[in-house]
Amino acid sequence: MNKIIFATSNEGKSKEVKHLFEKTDFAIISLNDLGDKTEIIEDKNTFEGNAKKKAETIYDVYKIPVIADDSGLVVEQLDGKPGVHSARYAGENCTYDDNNKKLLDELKDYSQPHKAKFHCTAVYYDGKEFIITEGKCEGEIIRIFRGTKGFGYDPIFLPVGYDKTLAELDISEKNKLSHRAEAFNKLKKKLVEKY
Ligand code: ITT
Repeated sequence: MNKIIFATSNEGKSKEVKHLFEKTDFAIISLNDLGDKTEIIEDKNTFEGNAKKKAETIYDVYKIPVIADDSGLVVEQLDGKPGVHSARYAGENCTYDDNNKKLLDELKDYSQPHKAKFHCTAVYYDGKEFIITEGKCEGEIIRIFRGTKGFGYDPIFLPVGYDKTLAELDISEKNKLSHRAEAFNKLKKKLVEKY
């Protein structure tokens, strides 16, 4: 097995990406698996900049290949917010619930549908080369919370063509349509070619 560290502390992301790499020759190890609490300040203003920073920071510690993901929700009526600030939209140490409530509050004076998309930039780094891929998932923000699976904005995000929110889908279903699945499936294909 080829060991790859996934530079994330987000358990939701980690479960999804491990599921995508099942039945491959890659063993995905998250920062939580390593008990690594390295804090990475996400101070870049692009998804790519932050994803590369996560991958480089963790590569420098372990010197084995790393993947990373920077992702977020882009809401049309809010001019692309929360975007790269999705994780801490309601402030430092906020919960997913705080973020969802803030978003719905900001949207309350706008008419529905609230068109939105998730974006994910996935990065691989092995000390020599970066491989970068992207994925998106189009949909709308709904004003009631539905479902308990997934994480983040999943309970209020309805993907185009579905009558379930992302939080009402199992990992295997979310992995058929999500921004993260698109980005990491592209990355997986490139890694299979490379190794
Ligand atoms: P790491 O940096 O440790 O990977 P993070 O949660 O801080 O974890 P990001 O900086 O990439 O990750 O922020 C992504 C945020 O965007 C995440 O915390 C959610 O609020 C939201 N998000 C991204 N993908 C999502 C998804 O599939 N479902 C729901 N919300 C998502």
